[in-house]
Amino acid sequence: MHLETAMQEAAKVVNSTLTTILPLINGPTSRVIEAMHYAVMAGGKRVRPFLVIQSAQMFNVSKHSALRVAAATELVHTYSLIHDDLPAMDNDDLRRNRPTTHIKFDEATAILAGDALLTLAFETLGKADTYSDSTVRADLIVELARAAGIKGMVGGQIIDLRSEKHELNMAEITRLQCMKTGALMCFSCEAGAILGKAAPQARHALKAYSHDLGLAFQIIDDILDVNGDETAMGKRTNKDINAGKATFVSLLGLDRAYEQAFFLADQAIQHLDMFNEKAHLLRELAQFVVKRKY
Ligand code: GRG
Repeated sequence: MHLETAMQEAAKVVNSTLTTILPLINGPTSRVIEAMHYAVMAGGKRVRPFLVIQSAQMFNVSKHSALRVAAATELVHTYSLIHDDLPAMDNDDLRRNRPTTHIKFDEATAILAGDALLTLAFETLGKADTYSDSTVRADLIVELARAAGIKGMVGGQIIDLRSEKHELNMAEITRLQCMKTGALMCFSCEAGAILGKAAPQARHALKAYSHDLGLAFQIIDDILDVNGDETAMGKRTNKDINAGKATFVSLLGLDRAYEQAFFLADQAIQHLDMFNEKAHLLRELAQFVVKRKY
């Protein structure tokens, strides 16, 4: 199967799973629940769930387990987008081609919707319906908490916010992006290995793949911020320049940034050598990530 079809099919089943996990919109909390649905069901590439599904199929994990973990990664990703868009952070009004959650609703509702999505992700991982073996569930919870927390997304976000006042060098930007964008991608790949009780060598290979993939993804994100099309991307561009932030593009220039992203994608693919044909969509994904226009 080709990558595009596989990603579309994965997005459909992930969306169905998300619908079963999200609370129904009713009762006194319905405004926040509505905001949760609004943000989650707004489209998006569903790259992180795709990574979970693809890594899990390599170890013959049940589709049901893989989909619930895939949905959990999208819940955390969407929470991070809602909070990232808030006036106190990136202050964005457009996301996935729609008004951001705090614009559509209000700031308090957006903050609470983000909080509720984050906590719902952990509730999902903790339930026996996701996976029968509680040690596997605990491993998933610990690894997702690490990816989302101070050594991952939250840590990357605060370093990023502070970088508006203090210009970062290449090593510092690489570190921040590995935390902010890379950590959840690493979790998404590792999740399949955790669910499949894979050998350490396989888990390590997937981590190495996702490390390079995440960085390549972020470099392209920086490039698209400069030369991307707002409608295709569904979000505002030129944010980094306007905020005076150092990025891979400001440090390397466009051509070298592209070169570096392609180098990382090739390197990511090489980490998959031990997986033969089963990893072919992960290989294609690495190529998609650097060729994408959105
Ligand atoms: C406020 C406690 C607290 C934490 C903040 C906001 C945050 C944690 C972390 C920021 C994480 C973040 C927004 C990273 C940017 C990653 C990125 C490149 C997002 C865009 O991902 P795509 O292109 O988006 O996969 P779609 O819409 O396709 O899902």
